[in-house]
Amino acid sequence: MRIQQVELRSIDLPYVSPFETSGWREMGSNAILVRIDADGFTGWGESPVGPGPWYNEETTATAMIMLRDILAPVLMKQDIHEPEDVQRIFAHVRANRIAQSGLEFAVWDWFGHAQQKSLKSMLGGVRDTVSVGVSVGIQKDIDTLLAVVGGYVDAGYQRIKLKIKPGWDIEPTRAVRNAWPHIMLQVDANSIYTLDHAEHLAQLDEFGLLLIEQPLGHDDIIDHAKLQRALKTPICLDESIVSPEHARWAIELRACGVINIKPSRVGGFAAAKQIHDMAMAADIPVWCGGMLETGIGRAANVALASLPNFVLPGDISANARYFIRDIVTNPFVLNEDSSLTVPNSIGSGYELDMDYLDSITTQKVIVKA
Ligand code: NPG
Repeated sequence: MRIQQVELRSIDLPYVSPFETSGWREMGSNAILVRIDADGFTGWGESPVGPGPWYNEETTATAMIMLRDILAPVLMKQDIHEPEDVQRIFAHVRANRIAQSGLEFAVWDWFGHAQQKSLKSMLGGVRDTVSVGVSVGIQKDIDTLLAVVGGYVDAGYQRIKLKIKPGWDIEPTRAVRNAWPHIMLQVDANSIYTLDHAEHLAQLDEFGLLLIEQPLGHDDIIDHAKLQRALKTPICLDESIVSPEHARWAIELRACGVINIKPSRVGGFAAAKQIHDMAMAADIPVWCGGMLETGIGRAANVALASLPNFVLPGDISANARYFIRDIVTNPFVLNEDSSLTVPNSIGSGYELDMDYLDSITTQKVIVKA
């Protein structure tokens, strides 16, 4: 097929509550949604970018320019025979992977609709449900944190991830561990520490955490390998693993015991699957990260998390944890066992609420072949 038209939308979709990490604070999603049309079928994708380059180098503005001026025009000049072709066509594009992933997802979705297949079956998913947790942002004090975590535990989440930073790490983690001695618990630093903090971070070992996510530099692998030798808790890399090559380097250097796979961070599903397969061969468990995706990106993450080596709970909470109102009419709802059900319907399985999507669209750009 050849894509005839690409539609790009930036959105402003409010969260239920602000989300704060060691490096930034967000009030809502400013993702770019990507729609492709070809041969009477449609595919949707999402590039979960935000206003500033705080997670990686990309922003809503840079992703819009990349998609409009480079990625969509390049892709529309090529015949696409299978979704994996997108990775080959973009092989010479440097970085800008979240922007690339929006188009790549849309192509997978298009093939799902054209070939009447579910995304789960196209990706090789093996699970009917995927186990999930919730990521808890930095709070103003420990009492508030305990109340917020308590709300999620009462809602049925069996795995909690705490955002940490210097001054908000050991004590909040201790407080949550004391309050819920048996809950699956992990922490995420979003690259705020240095190797000088090794002894400080080793204090986290006593809390029986599943993992410590991305303590050091966003592009570091070497220092993480050194830090891993000083910690009992497995390090999980997120920001540092931007491609299958980076995963190979991290595995060879023993820089981590776990890998967080976010398909958007690595440019799409083809790269995500390659990292999944490589980690499985090396006996490294993976889990599916999240970037507060709308219902479009969330459904994609749920399908990916049904692959066999996704053995730890994902940052894929039910839609209601994120948005006052999401852009889909059939949101995921948390099952009693802290899982979400993987759709078997065609494509990713969501129904878009077009009127609401129109009302939260801040910019719409059409690129024609
Ligand atoms: O449940 O989608 C979710 C949020 C999980 O903490 C989460 N995401 O650093 O992993 C992260 C963080 C993130 C949010 C990263 C937005 C990038 C953008």
